[in-house]
Amino acid sequence: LRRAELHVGVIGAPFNKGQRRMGVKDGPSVIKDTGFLDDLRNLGVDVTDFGSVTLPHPEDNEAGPSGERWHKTVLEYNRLLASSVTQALRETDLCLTVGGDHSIAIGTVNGHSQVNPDHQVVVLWVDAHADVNLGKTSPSGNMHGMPVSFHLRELAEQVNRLPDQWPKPCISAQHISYIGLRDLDPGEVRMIKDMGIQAFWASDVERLGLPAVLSMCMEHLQPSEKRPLHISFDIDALDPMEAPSTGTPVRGGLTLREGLTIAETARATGHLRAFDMVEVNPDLGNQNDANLTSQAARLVILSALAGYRGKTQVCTFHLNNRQA
Ligand code: NNH
Ligand code: MN
Ligand code: MN
Ligand code: MN
Repeated sequence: LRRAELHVGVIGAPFNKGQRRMGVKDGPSVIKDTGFLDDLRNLGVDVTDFGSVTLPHPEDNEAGPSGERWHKTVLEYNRLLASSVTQALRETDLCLTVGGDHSIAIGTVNGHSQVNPDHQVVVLWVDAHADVNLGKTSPSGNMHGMPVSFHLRELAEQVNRLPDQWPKPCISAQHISYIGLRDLDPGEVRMIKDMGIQAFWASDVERLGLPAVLSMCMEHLQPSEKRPLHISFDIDALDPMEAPSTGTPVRGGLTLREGLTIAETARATGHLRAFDMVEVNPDLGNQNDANLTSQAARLVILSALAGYRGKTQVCTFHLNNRQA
């Protein structure tokens, strides 16, 4: 029996209370329907499916102190998700979480950070949006626009947590980089500037080229054994022509090819430990739009976890593996 080079744990996070378009709950099932789990296995990856995380007792819509919509439900869901991510990472090399809206990254990054207290998780946030709103800076009240704020030590005093103070901050401003930004709220722009967070807008990718941007990100984040890399990939980072079925599409985004290059580069560090794929909403647009979007998600996942570079090279990979 060939020993797999990578053992991946997969968690479904069919959660939609971080925003108001309910179909994002079906993200995990339509992405799974692309057959990506079998693709991963065919590419030589050892896969354990940990199933889906759901809240046993959905709460009422209890808003947070600053009007955060579904505050208690979002945080209680993420507390559960975090413990699943921690568990998956104790049993496997890499945890893939498939959402759901981006509020699930409250749980994934927290859960990742709990695996080893001596390790410092570093995060690459690939998104059209910065998702660093506080309740008081959010124009929408939607918590999918807030997950980063929960993790930053610099914002510790300004975030509204659960009564027992969950989730505790687990990263500092220098431990996160953004790629793909193009639609930020005024408070977010101010916070990113004040905290000195490394941020590459879509226009920076255009100006500098993606390879240079990625080198600067990796130079800055320094992923290593003790600095495991977490990628939180919002499908809306891609241009709506490539991934139309998402709740808050913004034109002028990354190409699918650029998304795959980000994923391949992260994998090549050898220190990618967690990957979130979020905001695929098959209810939005027609069937073709939904297929384009779930296929884009599948390809980004295969690139990050199995070094998929396109059909020809998948065949090469198989041949090499058989010879070995
Ligand atoms: N910044 C807006 C908000 O906080 C939009 C967030 N929407 C996202 N984020 N899709 O990735 O409501
Ligand atoms: Mn194993
Ligand atoms: Mn997002
Ligand atoms: Mn987004």
